Amino acid sequence: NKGYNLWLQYETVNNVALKKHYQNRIQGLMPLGDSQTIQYAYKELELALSAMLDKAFISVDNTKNLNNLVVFGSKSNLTKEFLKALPNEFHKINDEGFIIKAVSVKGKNHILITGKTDVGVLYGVFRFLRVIQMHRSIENLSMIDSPAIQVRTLNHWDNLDRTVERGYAGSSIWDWHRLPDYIDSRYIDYARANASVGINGTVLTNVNANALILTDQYLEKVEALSNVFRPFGIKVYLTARFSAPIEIGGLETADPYNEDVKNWWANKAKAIYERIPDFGGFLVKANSEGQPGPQNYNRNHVDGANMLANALKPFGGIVMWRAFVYSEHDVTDRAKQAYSEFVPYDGQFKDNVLVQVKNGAIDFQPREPFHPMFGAMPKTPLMMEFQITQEYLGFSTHTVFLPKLYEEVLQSDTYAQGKGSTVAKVIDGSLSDVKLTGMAGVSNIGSDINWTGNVFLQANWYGFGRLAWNPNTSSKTIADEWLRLTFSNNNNFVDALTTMLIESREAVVNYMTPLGLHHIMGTGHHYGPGPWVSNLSRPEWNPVYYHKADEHGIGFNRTHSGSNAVEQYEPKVANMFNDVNSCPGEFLLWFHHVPWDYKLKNGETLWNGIALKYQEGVNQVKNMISIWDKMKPYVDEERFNNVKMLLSIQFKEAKWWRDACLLYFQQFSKMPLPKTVDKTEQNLDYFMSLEFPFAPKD
Ligand code: BDP
Repeated sequence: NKGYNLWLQYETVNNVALKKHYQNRIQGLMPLGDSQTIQYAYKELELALSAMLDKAFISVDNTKNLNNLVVFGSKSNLTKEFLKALPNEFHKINDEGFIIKAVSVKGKNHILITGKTDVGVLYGVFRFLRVIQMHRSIENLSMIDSPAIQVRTLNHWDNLDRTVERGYAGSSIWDWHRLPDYIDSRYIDYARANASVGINGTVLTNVNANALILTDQYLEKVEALSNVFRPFGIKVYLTARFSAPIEIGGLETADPYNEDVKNWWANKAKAIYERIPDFGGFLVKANSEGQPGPQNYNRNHVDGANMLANALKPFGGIVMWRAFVYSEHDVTDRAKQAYSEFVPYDGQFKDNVLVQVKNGAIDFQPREPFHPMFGAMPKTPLMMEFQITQEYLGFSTHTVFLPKLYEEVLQSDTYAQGKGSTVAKVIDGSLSDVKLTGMAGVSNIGSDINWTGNVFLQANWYGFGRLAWNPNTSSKTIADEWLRLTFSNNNNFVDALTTMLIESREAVVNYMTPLGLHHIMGTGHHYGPGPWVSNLSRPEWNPVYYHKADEHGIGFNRTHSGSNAVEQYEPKVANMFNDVNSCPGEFLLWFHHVPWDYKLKNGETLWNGIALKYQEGVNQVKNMISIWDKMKPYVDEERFNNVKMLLSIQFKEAKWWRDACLLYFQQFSKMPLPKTVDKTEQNLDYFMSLEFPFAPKD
């Protein structure tokens, strides 16, 4: 199944001359070292090269008189001659980096793939294969690269019963029941895919955690998975439920100051490391949305995080402590709460703690301004949390290319140290010389045959990995690469679809939440529009809280005259957002409550502007459909139909969004729709009556 093979398709090279070039330059494989990692590197080369070049390869253990070998192994396994060919290169890479170089040894030409570790070599092998997958020349190869970020993890919101919170691609791929004895070959393919883009960690369990994962019964299963992943450079992490000492430890408290509690965690860490010597550490959601945490005992986030950090420290583990907190008691502006709660703790966390911050201050919306915590805690390692699964972006039915969204956030300027202080520089540690760095992506992977439900959404997993490796990679580069690796190198195909993917990101904003609107999805499941919802127990769970539409206008006033959330940004950024004239149009209603007849920069009234954006979103999806239809010659039937059917659902739902939102907001604006906006035959009551009791949620 081609969908299953992701971006590792390894299609035969059809261009005869190019194939000849590759065949000539690659006569055989010479692995150096015999670790499992090197064995997997060998297997990957053999699988990929024999498929792409249509030829079998000899495997040798020395260069003899042979020419044109692919020699791969870590520095410590290189012979003197090969080492001599790399006089300066090793200084330029870190432990996970690689060097790919055309070298001449004893008068013979070879391609050398090396690094300081075997995992670095494996990354180099995947990068080398990518060159061929993309039909580029392998003459005079010289590539040196290292990841800019250390911890590059997927976060699986997977429960032990195999449901996936906010998962839209089947059930969890972790078959807890049959582990540890049954090793599904899918685990290996998962690891290959991750290693191919440099993802080096996986948090197996949901942030809404179940303490059972920390019992021996489950740790044995976790150990089995860690053994599968280790050769691929992937560390396993678990979510730690803060109340675990009570739930599975028989203690009466989980107070981080209590000696028994501290000991319980220290012993638990020891027990884990006995099984899994390279265990990564814990991810913790504490005192957020009902999860237990240190505040239950009148302690704070620092107390909680540092207690766990102390337990893991002797073994080299880390704590990823999430900053996704908002309280039901302070309802003035949810967007301000994480910053208010965390920024005062800057500099107080132990050095093996990363504070994991979502990209925006609310919650994975189609578009949010960057989280004000980025740049505001220079003495604390901040880790980025992106959501790959599309909780608020149409689930796996909507084709949305997320690297464009990620890029937008990473390239936002915090001005924390003056102009050019991008979020990317906060995350990679370069802005304030932070040592520990990380990026997490909430996975969109499930048991569906093609992993992500919609073939196109594989690009979001791929793109997340590429940005975690190098947060300055452009989304266009990612789209181009992914399309070539996954489907075809045909330029007509790649050009048309690169444009389509890039535009898909704006399309979803237009038909869901244009001009800075946010969180107006149906509640609970977040499926479809629900701007009218106002009956949920906590005010900040209701869409009306976020759009504040009334007869005077629409939008959340976060300026100095409103909640003053703007103040959490550096003055330069705060002023830009605060002034309605300088606030970027895409964030207008995020920061301002604006009258319906307010004149937008394009001369339209706000009401018309909103309506036209909804229509534009629908038009964009229509355009995506017509582009895709033309791509039939380049794509196998199964994947073609997968995308085609999903695009037509997306089109239907884009219209649903437009119609429901415009009818609802029109009650307040009392203004007619512009002529170019299509009218619906339904009325608002119809849209409000729709219910989806079984929409996926968890
Ligand atoms: C929200 C989700 C919820 C998660 C929560 C989190 O609705 O399912 O548990 O975020 O990130 O987006 O903790």
